[in-house]
Amino acid sequence: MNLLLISPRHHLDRKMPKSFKIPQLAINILASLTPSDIDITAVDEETQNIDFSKKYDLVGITSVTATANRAYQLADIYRKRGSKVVLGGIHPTVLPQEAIQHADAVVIGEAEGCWGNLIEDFRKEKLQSFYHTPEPNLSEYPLPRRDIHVGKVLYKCTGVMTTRGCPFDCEFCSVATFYGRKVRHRDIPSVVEDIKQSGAKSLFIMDDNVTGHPEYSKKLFEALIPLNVTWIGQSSVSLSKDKEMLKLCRKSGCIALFFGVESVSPSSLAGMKKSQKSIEENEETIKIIQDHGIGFHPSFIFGFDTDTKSVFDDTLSFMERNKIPSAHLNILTPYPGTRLYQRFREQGRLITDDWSRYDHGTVVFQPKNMTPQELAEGHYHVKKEFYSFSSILKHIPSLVKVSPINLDRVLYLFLFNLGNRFSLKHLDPSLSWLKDEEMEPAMSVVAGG
Ligand code: B12
Ligand code: SF4
Repeated sequence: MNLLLISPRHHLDRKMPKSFKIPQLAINILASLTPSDIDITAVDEETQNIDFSKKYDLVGITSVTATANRAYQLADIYRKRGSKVVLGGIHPTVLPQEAIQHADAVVIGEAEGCWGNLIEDFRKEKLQSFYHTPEPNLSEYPLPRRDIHVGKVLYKCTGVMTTRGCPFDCEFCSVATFYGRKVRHRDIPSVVEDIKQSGAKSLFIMDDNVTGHPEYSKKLFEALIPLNVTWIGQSSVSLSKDKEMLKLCRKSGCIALFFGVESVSPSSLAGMKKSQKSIEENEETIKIIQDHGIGFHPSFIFGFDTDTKSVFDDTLSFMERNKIPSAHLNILTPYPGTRLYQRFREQGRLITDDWSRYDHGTVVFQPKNMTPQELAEGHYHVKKEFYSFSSILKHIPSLVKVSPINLDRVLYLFLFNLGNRFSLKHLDPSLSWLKDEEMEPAMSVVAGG
């Protein structure tokens, strides 16, 4: 029996630059859960082409919302060729009835706990439509198979996940719906073994908040120290209040952390369940974290109901004032399965049901205090200014400012700057993609879902 695992492309008309890649961990996990007598081929379409001349008994496709159209297209192709197709990942999980139109089975939620049963059912020709094992115990399953390679890239960063679930329920986020609100950790010895077996020296710890559970996080960081790795991850700003954790985090090889600052607007910040409540607090935090040798990489979202057009220049000033050398600059996106999606849908504010546009870089809803075009243009303006070649040159001193200087951090964040610079050519602030008839009813077309 043979199995094809695919991580689909987002845009059919272009490929990601091959400079930087974080392989999809879901593919490594699925491979590890697959019985050893099955022949596995894995393809990450961002870096590799699918060889359509080969036939497969079973095809597993992973999908987020932005890649759902391509996932469905591939699923349709393989089903026509006689393969059985299974869809999984966050989008099929939140919209299983949509996904099953294109698949023989849909895995809702995590693969651990049900992929083995699914394979058995497949062999007996008794595949069911839906499989779901809520909140599996992460320490009961084999380590991800790291020998599954998905294309050559210049700078590979290996993904590791130690914790799933989030106790919060932010309106725009899918994580709590997907992984549940109970926090589940992997055993630290198995995380260490995983990293050792992977042979990786540059890691992305993909947890939503790697410092969210101080007792576990400190033990994890202590265990990482002897491995001599460098890593990046995501954290909340409350890290700045725990000096012991900050020191351990740096000692364990952390070179930079992504922080969901989300907004420089006091009213937008006040509406979120965030640990930081004022922008002044954020400015103080940046200094403390950088002073401990960890790069501060903020993530901003534009388009909250409290945002006005001044948010764009205010964000640029904030980044300049704080000498920020790299940042995620995103448009608010109502992903299906979130409370935000539900609210915008009820308010008739969704303007397209083309999932490939649900990517953080495209306006897919009617904002409150500006037009969709103004939001798209404001976002483009911030990205263009922040990632212009002259700004990138200005970012270099800040990239090397964090002491001790770390070449991995400089290279990673410099590539991130260049990647964002080049991604500008794919942004379309004119919203010309939106068909005229969809624009007409004051952007009130509601997506089905
Ligand atoms: C790390 C991360 C990234 C990294 C790395 C992604 C990568 N290459 O792996 C980067 C920064 C590059 C990134 C990019 C993007 N991301 Co991201 N990312 C994450 C994060 C934090 C972890 C993802 C992860 O790898 N988890 C670990 C793996 C093992 O989990 P998993 O993929 O869900 O797989 C499990 C199950 O879903 C299931 N499963 C998955 N696929 C399949 C397939 C089959 C056949 C089966 C049976 C089961 C199955 O089994 C797996 C094991 O249990 C999540 C948030 C989260 N906590 O999930 C957001 C998240 C997935 N990202 C999100 C988004 C929007 C994006 C982008 C579109 C943003 C952008 N504009 O660039 C891109 C899309 C890239 C892509 N093609 O996937 C959203 C998705 C929301 C949605 N509904 O689509 C999330 C949920 C964040 C959020 N707050 O909402 N992301
Ligand atoms: S944004 Fe962060 S804190 Fe909020 S629900 Fe998502 S993962 Fe949890």
